[in-house]
Amino acid sequence: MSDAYQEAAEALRHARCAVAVTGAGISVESGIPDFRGPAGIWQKYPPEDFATIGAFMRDPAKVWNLWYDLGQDLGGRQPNPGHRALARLEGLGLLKAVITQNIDNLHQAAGSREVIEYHGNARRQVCLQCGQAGPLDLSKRSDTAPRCPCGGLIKPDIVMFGELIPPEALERSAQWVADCDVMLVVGTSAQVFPAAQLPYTAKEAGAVVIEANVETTDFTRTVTDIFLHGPSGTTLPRLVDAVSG
Ligand code: CNA
Repeated sequence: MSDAYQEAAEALRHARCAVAVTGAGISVESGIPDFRGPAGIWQKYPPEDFATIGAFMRDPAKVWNLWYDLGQDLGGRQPNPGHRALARLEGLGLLKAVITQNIDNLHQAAGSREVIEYHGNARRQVCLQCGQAGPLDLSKRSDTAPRCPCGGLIKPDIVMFGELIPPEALERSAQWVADCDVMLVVGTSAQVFPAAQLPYTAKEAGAVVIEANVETTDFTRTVTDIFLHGPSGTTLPRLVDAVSG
């Protein structure tokens, strides 16, 4: 076992409060491409034309095409060993919460219980006029943008660029970040704010930052103390072995 795993295991064992921040990378091994990679959705749908709330208000039917394609990416996916490793760490009492930018529900499916969805969830929809929320099935494609009985536009409950982070997610994650002395940062590119701020805030407050990614990021160059290099479906189970061994 290399030193990085021993060090990370040691940090987790001695942590008063460890939390994880996850991004699209943890779900890549479940078959869901991240947005920025070569198979990512930004290749077909440039974010400035499809991922802002302004773009949605200008042409909702056009943006629903992206949601339906995303629904195909997300449909039928199962948690992978990376998701399960985080659930296991929570079960062992070594991880208090997962703050995820993902919208795919896979942490919950893996058994994680304290999951904060920073960018919403693709299984829910919300009416922009009356606020009514409900389940969403993205497999039922339509040519027109769905409307609520109140006449308002319906949107998947996914945070778009230009929208606020849901206040409850913001508050709960701020609390966990303030409380944590170890932060595990998994599969996120450090590009999307304010989520990308969380490791910086934790570090400023004295937390040890453990990062797991297939490549280095801005976090690696600034706040990361321990870097676990490789796919999280391999590195996180290895970390669990190190911590429980
Ligand atoms: P991103 O910007 O696409 O970055 C992904 C990161 O994951 C990169 O740093 C990669 O190097 C890394 N990575 C890729 N594969 C692996 C792997 N196997 N193991 C570990 N790391 C890996 O994604 P972010 O999450 O940083 O960006 C935030 C956006 C992307 C959020 O708004 C998400 O909603 C959105 N997103 C979510 C999903 C999902 O729910 N599964 C999928 C795609 C995008």
